[in-house]
Amino acid sequence: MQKPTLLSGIQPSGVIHIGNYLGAIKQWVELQKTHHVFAMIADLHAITIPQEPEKLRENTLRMVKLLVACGISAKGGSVSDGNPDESVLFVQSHVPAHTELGWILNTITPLGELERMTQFKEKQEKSGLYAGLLNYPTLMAADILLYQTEVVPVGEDQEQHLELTRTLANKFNNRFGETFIVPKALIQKDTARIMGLDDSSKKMSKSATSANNYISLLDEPDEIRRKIKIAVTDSDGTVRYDEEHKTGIANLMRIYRAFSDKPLEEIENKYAGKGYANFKSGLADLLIEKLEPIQKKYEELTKDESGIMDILMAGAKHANSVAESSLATAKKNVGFLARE
Ligand code: ATP
Ligand code: LTN
Repeated sequence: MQKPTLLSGIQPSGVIHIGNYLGAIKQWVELQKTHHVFAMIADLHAITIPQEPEKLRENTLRMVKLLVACGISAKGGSVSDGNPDESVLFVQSHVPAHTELGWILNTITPLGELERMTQFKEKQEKSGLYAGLLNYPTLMAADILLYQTEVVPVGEDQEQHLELTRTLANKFNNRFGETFIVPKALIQKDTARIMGLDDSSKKMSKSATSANNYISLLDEPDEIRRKIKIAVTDSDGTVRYDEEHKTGIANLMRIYRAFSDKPLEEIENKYAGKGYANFKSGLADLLIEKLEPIQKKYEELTKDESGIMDILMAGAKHANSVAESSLATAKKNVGFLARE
């Protein structure tokens, strides 16, 4: 039986923080057994915010290594032969069909839908009003629809974009005939929104002004201890889960739960009467232990980078063949004259 298709994307910022990992990437890795996984590095999306060209190239390669270190199993060569157990790891700009379908989808997207997107409103305040930033969600819809994707594992911040993708898929299908599968977002409730360590009212974010906001998967043990130590808490002093009144501690407890697979109650019991310093030190130990294998793998890949481009070229070849076929159908259905 054919596995259902899963696609998700991450921007090439050179950092994966534990919010990205728990909210999205961990699911990509776990679902590789049961799904045909497309893991995409969203460089076309990244340039909606100004990027330094050399840094963008560097960060794209770093992101490939990070994803492989997290457990995305893609190998250069065999994936292009259609090995069903391997994921397709590719760079968005290597597949021109994304921009082409993105354009077509723009023509059926009401401006108001784009203007009301929370991410657009937030980012536009920081970086100014650019057409690319406004059209970010139609490109994202194209990313997903081109692969006839059924499942899209993402953090909560992407829910609105997924809703628009579903609306556009239905609209296109109704107007031009069945063309696209209507995808579903997969949002892991417990880890959908990991909050910033220095501000538990906002999501953990790699574009935060301070690196104290997040734990990167590549942070050294001392750095992890330091950041956890200064993470915001409250003056109550008891390790108790209260989402409403103890947002800092609740966030740290959710991180603890996700990395230890222990229920919140067990964490409360373990640290009952012991105070925050003790809990924080336990959490730092846990993070150091769980991130170590990822860091080791990343180091190995950095020592020998020879396979990285092979993975990307095989990924691009596979992704292009799937995307081109969907795009050809979409163009035919829209009424474009076929090229002889
Ligand atoms: P930025 O905050 O700078 O926009 P980002 O940290 O959201 O960047 P992306 O590459 O945009 O990074 O996101 C990759 C994936 O990680 C997406 O599925 C997104 O929903 C998820 N994600 C991002 N931040 C969090 C978070 N704090 N908690 C859970 N999931 C998150
Ligand atoms: N916008 C996403 C990244 C992204 C994505 C996608 C996620 C680009 N294209 C397609 C899922 C499916 C973000 O994480 N900020």
